[in-house]
Amino acid sequence: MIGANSFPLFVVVTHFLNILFITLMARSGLEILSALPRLYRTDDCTPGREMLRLSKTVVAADSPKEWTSLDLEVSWSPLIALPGRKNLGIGRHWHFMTLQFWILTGLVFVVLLFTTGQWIRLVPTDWGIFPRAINDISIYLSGHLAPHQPGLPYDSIQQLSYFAVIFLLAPFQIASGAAMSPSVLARFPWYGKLFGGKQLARTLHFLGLCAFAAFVLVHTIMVVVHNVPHEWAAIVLGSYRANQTLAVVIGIIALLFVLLVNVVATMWSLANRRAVQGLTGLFVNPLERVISRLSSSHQRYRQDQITPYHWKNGYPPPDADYQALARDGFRDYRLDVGGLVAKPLCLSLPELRTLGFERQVVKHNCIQGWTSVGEWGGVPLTRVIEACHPSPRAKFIVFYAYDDKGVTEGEGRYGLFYGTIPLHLANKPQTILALEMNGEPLPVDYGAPVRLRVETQLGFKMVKWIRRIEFVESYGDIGMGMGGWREDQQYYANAAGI
Ligand SMILES: Nc1nc2c(c(=O)[nH]1)N[C@H]1C(S)=C(S)[C@@H](COP(=O)(O)O)O[C@H]1N2
Ligand SMILES: [Mo]
Repeated sequence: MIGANSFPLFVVVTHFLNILFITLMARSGLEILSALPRLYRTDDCTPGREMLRLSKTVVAADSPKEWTSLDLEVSWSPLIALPGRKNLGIGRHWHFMTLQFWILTGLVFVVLLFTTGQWIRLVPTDWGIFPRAINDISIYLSGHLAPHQPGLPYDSIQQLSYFAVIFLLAPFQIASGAAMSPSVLARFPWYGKLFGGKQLARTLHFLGLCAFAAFVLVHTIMVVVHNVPHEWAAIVLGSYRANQTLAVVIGIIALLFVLLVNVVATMWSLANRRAVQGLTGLFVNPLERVISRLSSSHQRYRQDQITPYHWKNGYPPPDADYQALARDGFRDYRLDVGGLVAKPLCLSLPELRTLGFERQVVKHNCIQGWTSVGEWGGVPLTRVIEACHPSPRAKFIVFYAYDDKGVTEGEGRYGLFYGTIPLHLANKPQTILALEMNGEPLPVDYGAPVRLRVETQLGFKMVKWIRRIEFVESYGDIGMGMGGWREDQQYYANAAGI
């Protein structure tokens, strides 16, 4: 039996792992925030109506200068963000990889807590803890230390806050995080509503981070106030009677290790983004793929929920041949469908339309974090597949676009935009080649004449300004081989269900 003076080994180990994972989660979370450092109340993200803005750039729907969402991304220091310097893709990889280890640690902790009977020390069992906790606060405020509870290694306010962090705050962070996944939102629109929408979930997720930070700060101050060697003997070596010098030495080594992991993760991520994309991807891609495979979109928003201002990402192709097509309302445009197909197609817009037409009012989720609801009308991709008869060897569909990012964006990136999706996503409901937006022919800004919509995925998979569609066995020899322009050049994950 472990007495009031000691902690079992599993508490010592999980407490340490928690420090490690929380630092990685918080810093990679800040990287994700830096891609769109503004928080909204509602999912229309009306520019200028943000609740909190952590960058100087101000934009409005009618800003005189053209802007797209990537213009709002900011570069945060590697000292606070993992890895910093505009690396949303890599930051997400760290976040979702660490998330899995963190949840595993939490599960092990909770299972052991209840199977060893230790829960009795953490879970409050009588309402009297609230008045006692208030009393403890007044004792601390008067400059004294509150007494430990009988048989427990901490006072009432400590027990209450540990309980709240483990059983309320941590699950809330996981739940609000899930409420930002496009696959989850597409499959279970009601789940997003539990949080008041994705944007409120995102805002609350950030406030959750602030709550974690506040807890860590107060917790650290309390440990210092209570005397570090004494407290560390318990949490580092498992007993208040353990050797305090040894506890401090091991405790410092452990904290240095946490620092080292953060430094190495950051520097390595900045120095070799492709390697980190691959390695962290080993943990993240299976998760993304399973979620993408399992979820189908069943969204049905109302007309009156359509967002007044729909954000843009990607500047339209400036080249002469595209501009000439646009001037004529795309009369001379032909969609090329080829690759591993029995029947290659070359379709004008009216011909494409005869394959079938559907409308859907759905929510768009950009990887940067913004959302909007729009009505898209177009041809289900399954109809195109039926018309061109892909060979059984075809596993992916490649969408080649007209925009050359070297011309439209710069930032050291180059090449024509393209994207791929696995065949199974093409056969999902609400995967369409959109020709219309909100009842009008697709505007140039939003991908005219044809763009992809895959409603369980993040926006970057939905290629705009499509020039050609190709069925392939693998995408390894296209572009840099990662399966899309943003995967190649911005190190995003190839599956994009989260
Ligand atoms: N050709 C092309 N398609 C693209 C992009 C791009 O830059 N070029 N950006 C993608 C990203 S990141 C997003 S979020 C959506 C944005 O679609 P929207 O401008 O209609 O909102 O388009 C996607 N398709
Ligand atoms: Mo995006």
